[in-house]
Amino acid sequence: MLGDKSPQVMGIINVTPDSFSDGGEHNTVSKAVQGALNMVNEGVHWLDVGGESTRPGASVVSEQQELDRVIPVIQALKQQTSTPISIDTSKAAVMKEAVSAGASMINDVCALQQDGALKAAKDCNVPVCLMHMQGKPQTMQLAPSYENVVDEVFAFLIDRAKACIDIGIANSNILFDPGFGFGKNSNHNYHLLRNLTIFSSKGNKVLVGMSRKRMIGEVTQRDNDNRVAGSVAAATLAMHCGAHIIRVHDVPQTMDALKVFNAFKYGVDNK
Ligand code: PT1
Repeated sequence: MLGDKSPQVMGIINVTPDSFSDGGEHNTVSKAVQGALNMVNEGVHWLDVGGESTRPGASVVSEQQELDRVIPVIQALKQQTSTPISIDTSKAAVMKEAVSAGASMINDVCALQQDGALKAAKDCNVPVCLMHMQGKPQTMQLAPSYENVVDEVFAFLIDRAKACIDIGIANSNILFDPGFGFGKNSNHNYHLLRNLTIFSSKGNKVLVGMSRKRMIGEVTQRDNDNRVAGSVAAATLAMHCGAHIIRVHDVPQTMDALKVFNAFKYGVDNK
């Protein structure tokens, strides 16, 4: 069936206060839930809920703050939709609480390297996405450097998968993400995209996130709010290069691209 082969779209739900917030979390939480339900209406396959920004230069948040943001959102979404929820976190306690509240995937940009994360993920017994990052969000874009970016990123992911398998996580529950924009310049990013198939060569599903990132802004010369078309183009290329899950801000536009991609790849079913 097409559903088994078709790429899936994951909508980004940032539970981080915007500049208009008064510092309380209530407004932030209700806006996030509303945004997620709009994506569900557009047919999104996954909702990725995160309470800590990891974009270049972002600051860290405490465990309690992250819990206060993401748990109410996951609880509210569980009541209102059956669309599966992924938790975007690197903290063991947040993984555990989020999965207890109903999240069914862990998305960790630190690839389970933080204290207790490997054990927490194993105990949660849900799929985990391992992502590659060179450095830390605060400084990772200062001087990204590789001999061979594809080989180095893949070797890191294989190494982290081995740590997962050693603790008892099945390889079929391990997804790989090359980590676009995480300690990589645009040439590194496009080189990884061009070589994406290597990341599924050990049987892992591949998740990618390029939506509205600098790799889109740099080549289109557009600011953050005007990167939708470039992002959809990158998403479509990722589908063509074998990505299984595409993490995006702009769900309706990416769903259209997915329909065009599926028609291109599998033909149109005229009943
Ligand atoms: C990602 C990702 C993520 N990206 C996964 N999770 C972010 N699995 C958060 C820029 O260059 O790609 N995969 N969670 C957001 N991080 C960034 C990084 C945002 C770089 C923007 C940039 O502009």
